[in-house]
Amino acid sequence: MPELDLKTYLSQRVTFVDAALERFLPAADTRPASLHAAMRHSVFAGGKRLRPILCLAAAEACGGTRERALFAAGAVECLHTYSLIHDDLPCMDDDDMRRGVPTCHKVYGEAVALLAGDALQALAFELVARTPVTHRHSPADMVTLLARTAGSLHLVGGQVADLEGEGKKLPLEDLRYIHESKTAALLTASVKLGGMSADATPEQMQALHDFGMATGLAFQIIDDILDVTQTSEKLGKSAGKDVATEKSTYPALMGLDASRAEAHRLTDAAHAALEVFGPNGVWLRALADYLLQRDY
Ligand code: GRG
Repeated sequence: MPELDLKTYLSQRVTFVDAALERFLPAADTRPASLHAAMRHSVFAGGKRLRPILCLAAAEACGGTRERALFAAGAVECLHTYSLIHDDLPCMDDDDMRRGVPTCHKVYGEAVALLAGDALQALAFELVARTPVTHRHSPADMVTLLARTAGSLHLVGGQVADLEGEGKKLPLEDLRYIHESKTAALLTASVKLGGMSADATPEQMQALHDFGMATGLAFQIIDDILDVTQTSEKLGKSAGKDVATEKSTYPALMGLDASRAEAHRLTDAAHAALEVFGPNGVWLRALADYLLQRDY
């Protein structure tokens, strides 16, 4: 097996995904230009593209191709970006900066930003429905998975629980529910949609589910750790906001060392889930490690 060069792999995948998103999104001067410029502002603001990259890697782990997974990869990035735009709105987190640039509503105003998020969510469903049919998974199955992920049982539900828990010291079980709903659910859907585009077997789908949930929760725990160990400015958020606010986080509830140990335990669980893929799971494994190693 060639030595892994994750940096090159990531940068090639970002280029591949960005080229697809460039085609998938209407041009910035398409009428109404303000809306399409706002959608593009947030989509091309410099995100890491973790979800589409995981989607492509899962497709390849299942013996498929990245070309067949491309619509699903675009879909998860559009859904993710919609959630970020809405999360940043004044009625939610009221953030000024995202991905190192001013948030969508700061540049285009609240109404257009809200609608840019809506339009990106709609585009996500259009894209996933355009995935070529496979033997085991229909586009309707993929749309259903994305809808469940986006809806009241996961992303939106997690956001409501998060808003309702603000300023309170939540029990760990509630914090875990929020992290699983807001973060792990979309990472899991990303790998499962990649698998579906590659005609994944039931055993492979279960492995991708287990991998996604473990990696997603580990990713969010690391994010909590970074909130504590790095300045919020470096994370591209309003300076001082998170450090000043009382927040339920893994480090706050169980301490830094136990949080790190939990992230490692989850990463081990993610690795174990990949055994079914043999050598084809090598990039998913490397990506899980990358998520954990963000904690420098
Ligand atoms: C439906 C409004 C609404 C919200 C759903 C997903 C979500 C809940 C809110 C988004 C904000 C947030 C802090 C989510 C947690 C997941 C997370 C760490 C997102 C950041 O993901 P990265 O690091 O970001 O992959 P980039 O910018 O690189 O894509």
